[in-house]
Amino acid sequence: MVRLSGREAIPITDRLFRGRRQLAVVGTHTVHHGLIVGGDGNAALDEVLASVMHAPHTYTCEDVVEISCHGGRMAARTVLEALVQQGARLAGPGEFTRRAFLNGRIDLAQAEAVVDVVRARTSRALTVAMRQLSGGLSRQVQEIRGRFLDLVARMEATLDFPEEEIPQVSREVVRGEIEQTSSRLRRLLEGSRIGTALREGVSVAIVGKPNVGKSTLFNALLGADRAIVSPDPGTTRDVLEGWTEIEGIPVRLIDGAGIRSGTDGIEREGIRRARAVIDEASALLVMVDASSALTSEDEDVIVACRGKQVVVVLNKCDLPQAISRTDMRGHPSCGGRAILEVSSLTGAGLGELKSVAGGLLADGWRSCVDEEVLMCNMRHIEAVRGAVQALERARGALDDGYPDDLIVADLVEGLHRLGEVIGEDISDDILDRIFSEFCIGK
Ligand SMILES: Nc1nc2c(ncn2[C@@H]2O[C@H](COP(=O)(O)OP(=O)(O)O)[C@@H](O)[C@H]2O)c(=O)[nH]1
Ligand SMILES: [Mg+2]
Repeated sequence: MVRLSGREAIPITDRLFRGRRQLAVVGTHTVHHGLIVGGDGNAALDEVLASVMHAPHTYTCEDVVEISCHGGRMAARTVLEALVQQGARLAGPGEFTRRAFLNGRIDLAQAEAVVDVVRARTSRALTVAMRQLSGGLSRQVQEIRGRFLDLVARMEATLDFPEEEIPQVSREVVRGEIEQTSSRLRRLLEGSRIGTALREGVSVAIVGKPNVGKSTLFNALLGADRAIVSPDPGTTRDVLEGWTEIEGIPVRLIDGAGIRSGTDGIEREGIRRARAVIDEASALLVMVDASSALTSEDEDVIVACRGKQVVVVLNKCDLPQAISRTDMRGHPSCGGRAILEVSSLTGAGLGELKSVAGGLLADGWRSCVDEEVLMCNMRHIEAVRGAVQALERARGALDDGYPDDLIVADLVEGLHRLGEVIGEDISDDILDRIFSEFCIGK
């Protein structure tokens, strides 16, 4: 599809469009069949459907024409070039959405959600992005900001017109408002952990000594033969990754090299990377081979994963078992951890593994995902954090008995930070940076 926006959108299209009627005279939100011809007026470039939409009820709030061409690169590109020759200009990244923002149809948080909708990796991530696009987050921020604006206005009135005898806002009222606002903002920040996980995904690494079946599990969870599986220990020397979905959370699954000591140079480098993976991953699937006794290499891995979110996976349960769940439970480093028996080869137990791992990742997810707005964008999170800090300073000033004007200064700072989320007083530089993340045509 080729999309034109702006006052010239319809006239420019009309110069090349040959249909039953000129687009200049058709009604808004109507679709018309015709040909797009070259600039000389003869050669038909493509047979198209042109949708005409008049301002202001359009994506950009401007006149918009959308030309549906035949699929494939050439048809659309030829039509695009012909339109550019007639005076249209190529859009910058995200320019349509930027115009929608500048023309006041959506605020900045909504504009940013467009990228998240396009990039959503799972249906849950899409739900969160759609909620933000339809203004869920914006409404919350507006509401919090509105109350605050009101308080600041009342405080400023008594500062600016002391002789007018405007009743002073009591310090108790100010404190109450600050506390209430802080706690609402903190709740938003709490949800952002899950929101970010949904937007960016989380990394889950499979770790264990060589030959326990890590690559087999990696392939099984990805549903693809990505990693080479072999009975020779030390086959996987590099770190492999692939995207999958666990309980609606996009997961970057990592298959590290087996961890063991005293091996050749290349494998050693692989092992070094595997250790780095342990540090970085959000959660670990620590795998041992249940068909043979635990070794000191297994111990090393388990110890290396201390302090991380871990599921202990007893693999190869299709074979006669040498280690059971009960044995593992008694292990000093496994206390309190989920221990599962699976067979990566037959697929037994993998469903349960997914749901346990999902529970670990989503920790607290179910209680809040459905009703609350989840912040997922770092820029918003930083702004809300900044607002909370400003409120904390204001409360400190209040507690220490500072005069009202100092407290108001902190509150104004908090308001300003909140305004950043929805794009109040935002500079062109910041807009450029935000919209540069968009693809062209959005
Ligand atoms: N019986 C059985 N064999 C398995 C299972 N998982 C992996 N294997 C075998 O164990 C060997 C090592 O597997 P691999 O995935 O390469 O282990 P890695 O070194 O930990 O990546 C291969 O021969 C696999 O076929 C399992 O659940 N049951
Ligand atoms: Mg492997």
